[in-house]
This record gives sequence, structure tokens and C-alpha cells, in this order.
Amino acid sequence: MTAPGEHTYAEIVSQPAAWSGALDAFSAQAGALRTLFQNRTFERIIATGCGSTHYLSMTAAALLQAATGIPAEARPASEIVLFPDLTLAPRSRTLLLAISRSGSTTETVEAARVFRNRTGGPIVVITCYGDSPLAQQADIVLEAAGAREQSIAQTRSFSSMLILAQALIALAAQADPWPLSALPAIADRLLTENRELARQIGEDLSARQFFFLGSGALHGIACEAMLKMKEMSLSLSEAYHVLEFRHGPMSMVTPETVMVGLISRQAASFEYRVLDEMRARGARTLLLHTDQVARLAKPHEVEVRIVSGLPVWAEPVLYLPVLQLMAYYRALAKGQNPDHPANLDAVVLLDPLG
Ligand code: F1P
Repeated sequence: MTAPGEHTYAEIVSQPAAWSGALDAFSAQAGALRTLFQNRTFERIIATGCGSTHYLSMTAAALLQAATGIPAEARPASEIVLFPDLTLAPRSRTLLLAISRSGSTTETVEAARVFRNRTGGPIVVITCYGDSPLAQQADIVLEAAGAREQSIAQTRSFSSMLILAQALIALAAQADPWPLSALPAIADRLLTENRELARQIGEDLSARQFFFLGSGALHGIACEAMLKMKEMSLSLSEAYHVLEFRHGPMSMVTPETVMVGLISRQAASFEYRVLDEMRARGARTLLLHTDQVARLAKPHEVEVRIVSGLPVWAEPVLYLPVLQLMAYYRALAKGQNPDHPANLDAVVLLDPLG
């Protein structure tokens, strides 16, 4: 019998090793991916998944478009299955990037089928199970087998699949992939240096609600951090684009509110102002920001300083591990077991939708 959260904690702190394993697995598929992007000029890329992997697809789509110039968008798999006329354009040369830890989620498996039937386009799958029903529909499978988990809530599986997506993006953009190999060591240092901060915030049960703010490629990461806080600790938790928070949601700010700002390099000065305004309204704030922009923040911030020296496309995955730890500690403080979140199954299996 394991202690509550034993698997979740082990899976969070083993992410650096899981990321290295994912990069090793990626190299086996690099040739096939290079051929795919060399032989086809895509007019559109759709990234899809469900829950955590839908949020992953949001970050992947943003990074893909920024790196390749190809229009890329993220759609929940159910939207592709149930509303194909709104999500697919059969006459445009489209690539589908389907992401699923299990590779068995009904909506994602069916979205790949609908995409293939309607467009005939190629499918790249990112998963932790290379023999899954979704993988069987793929032209190319990127598998993070070493990132499989005992816990229901995705942690190292999510970040390892994001590493695979970032490796795919670097290859599609013909960028030098060297920054990816630097990520595991940086993550290890982030977890070590910020474990106590994550525990302090997580165990402070006077906090009543969490808002995770992130824009651009960081919006998907903010949404995933929101979901971890919900799934693991059953806490009120929402995610918004940073400046969107002023347009209504800020009415919810109280002294029991924790605002987590995932500060981008591109819009930092605008984003810091939102957090400053919410602090002035009584909220508690936590900033996650990189060295390049941290000098713009007010002194004495409660912060996670991301020292990477990497290009901006390689950094999104680094914002997540400390926030996963924060959700883990809050779950334990609330007497929850993050290994088996209430009301959740590891995979959502449905009767056929189509
Ligand atoms: C997708 C998912 C997870 C969620 C829960 C139920 O799974 O929605 O994001 O946390 O585990 O399944 P998958 O398609 O990535 O396996």
C-alpha cells in the first residue's frame, strides 16, 4: 500500500529523467518527420487532444505557428468529431497532431478517424503508448514510454509529451535542437530550488481560489496548471490569458485569492502590470518568469526565477514542474490523495460518437 501521493511525487520529481528518455525516443523518428515536412507543404496544422492533452495541443499549436509560419490551431478532439464542418477544411493540405497519454481516449481516437476520412491528411501522434488505438492510425508515432504514470493526473507524461512536441517543432522549423537537451538539468534545478516555496503556498489553506494567467504559448501551460490544481486538490481554479483577467474575472479577487502569473518574454511589461493591479486589490501573487525579463518586476516578488538561457520556443515546459508540486502539496494538506483524484478515471472511454 503506497502513501497518499507517493506515485504523484515520484512522477513529478522524475521529470528530468523522463524528458531525457523522450528526447532519445524522438531521435529514432527524426528521419521520418524530416521526410514528412520536406515532401509536403502544409497549409494548416490542427493539434488535438482532451483535457490535459488538449491544453498541451494549445501550446504545441502556438509554438508550431511561431516557428514554421504555418497556420496552426488547437481544437478539443470532441469538436473535430461532432463539428467537422466547423473544424476541418477538406480542400486544404492539413496535418493533424493528435496527442494522448493513453492513446485510447475515445474522442481523440475518433477525431483521427474523422480527420483521415474527411481530409486524407497525414497524422502524427504523440503518446505514452505506442501500441494504442490512436497510434495505430498514425503515419508517425512519437512515444514517451518512459513517462508512463501510476497516477491519474498527468505530470511527467504531459511534460514529456510536450518535450516531444517541442522537438518536432524544432525539426519542422529546421532549428538547432540543442536547447532541448539542456532542459532536464534546468528542470532539476527548478524543482530543487523551489520545492519549499511550492510547499509553503500549497499548504497554506487560507488560500481559497487560484487564477493561473498565461498568454501566447504559455496559455496552454496556465490551463494545465489550473487543471492540476483542480484534479489533485479539488480547489477552485481558473485560467485566463493575462490581460483578459481585467475584463470581468478580476471582480472575483479577494485576500484569499492566489494569482499565478506565467510571465512571457514578449509581453512581460504588460503582464506584470496586471499582477501589480491585482496585488493592489488584495490578491497574493506568484510570478514565474525568466531571467531576461525578471528585472522588470517589482522587488521582493514571490517568484520562481527560470534561468534558462534558451530560445523562447524551448521554455514553456519549464513553467510547469513547480506548479505541479504546488498542487501536490495542497492536495495532501486538504487530505486528498493526488494519486487517485476524486471522480476521475485515467482514461475517458465512451460509446462511439460517430
Ligand atoms: C485525457 C484525459 C486527461 C485527464 C484524465 C482523463 O487523457 O482527459 O487529460 O487528466 O486523465 O483523460 P489522454 O487522452 O491524454 O490519455
